[in-house]
Amino acid sequence: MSHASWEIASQPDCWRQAADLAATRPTGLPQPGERVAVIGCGTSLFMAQTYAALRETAGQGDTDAWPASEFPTGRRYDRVVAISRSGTTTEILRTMAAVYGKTATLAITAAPTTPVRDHVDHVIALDFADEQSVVQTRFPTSLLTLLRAHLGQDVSTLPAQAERALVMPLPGDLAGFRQFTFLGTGWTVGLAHEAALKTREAAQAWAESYPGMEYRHGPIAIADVASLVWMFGDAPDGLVDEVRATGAELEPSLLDPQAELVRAQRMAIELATLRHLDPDQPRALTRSVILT
Ligand code: F1P
Repeated sequence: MSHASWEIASQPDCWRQAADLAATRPTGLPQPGERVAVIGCGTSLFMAQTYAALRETAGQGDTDAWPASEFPTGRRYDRVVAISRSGTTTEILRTMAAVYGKTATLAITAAPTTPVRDHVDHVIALDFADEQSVVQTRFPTSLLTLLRAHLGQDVSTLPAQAERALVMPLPGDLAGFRQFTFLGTGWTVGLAHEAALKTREAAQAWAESYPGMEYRHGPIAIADVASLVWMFGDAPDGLVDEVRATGAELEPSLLDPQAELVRAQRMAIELATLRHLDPDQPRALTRSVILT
């Protein structure tokens, strides 16, 4: 069994721990009304995007998500939050070093003793969700559980939903798909991007992701009978029929979109297995990107 499979299966327990952590009201998280930037790379960026949409929708204040490498240092924020499992990603360290002391800063990481701690006011440790696999699964979803709880959402049913996601069937005939597209709206756009990244990283498969309404504006042209189109959350009006008309298989959201991501993680690992790939060691990837 791969580390990734084991880590995916441990998510119900990790999400319970994340909810418990949220109940302790850890210091450093954004306060209502603050203007906030959240930065990350790869998976961590997609969680930043997901959280930003959730926070704005909750009416808690302007929230921007930036790739750490593209952070606009000239903009004023009340707080900058870095998401980094490893706490060692170069772009994260450079950006946090640039803003440290000028605004409130927080790092959320699985590795609280790593260099990121030298560039922030507060560190929130999700060490219980750290991972052996290069491919991230339980760290981002545990982080999201923490952040959703902090925004006031009831996360108590999420672990049970993750348990269902671990046993529910995956889309049929995986070997027959040549191309995968993940769609979302609002906060689920980041989840769709993360599902596509998992599919690329673990299985080296052709995977794309878009906001649902954008999919009509060109990308749908690649859909055919060998495509799987997976909707995170509710589909925009008419889109299901338009996708089916291409011959593609449409996978609807059956669970809370965060739990739906667990199903997509499982699919990525199963695809990797079908392709005789090691999902723990994706080609050309390492646990974090450290530039010299
Ligand atoms: C993020 C990252 C991802 C990549 C891979 C390994 O690192 O490099 O960009 O997709 O999953 O981790 P981190 O800053 O969250 O440690």
